[in-house]
Amino acid sequence: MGSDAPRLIRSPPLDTGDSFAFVFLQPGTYRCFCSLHPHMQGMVVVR
Ligand SMILES: [Cu+2]
Repeated sequence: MGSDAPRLIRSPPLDTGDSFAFVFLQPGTYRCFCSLHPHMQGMVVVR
């Protein structure tokens, strides 16, 4: 896998209105999902 290989980033459980910040240093496409509801998925594109 190249620069799009998954990297492990894990936030603490977030409640409504909570936020979590992470600074991406490497360009790439990062998939994310909710570990409580795995059907909740998203993607972060870093250019
Ligand atoms: Cu969820």
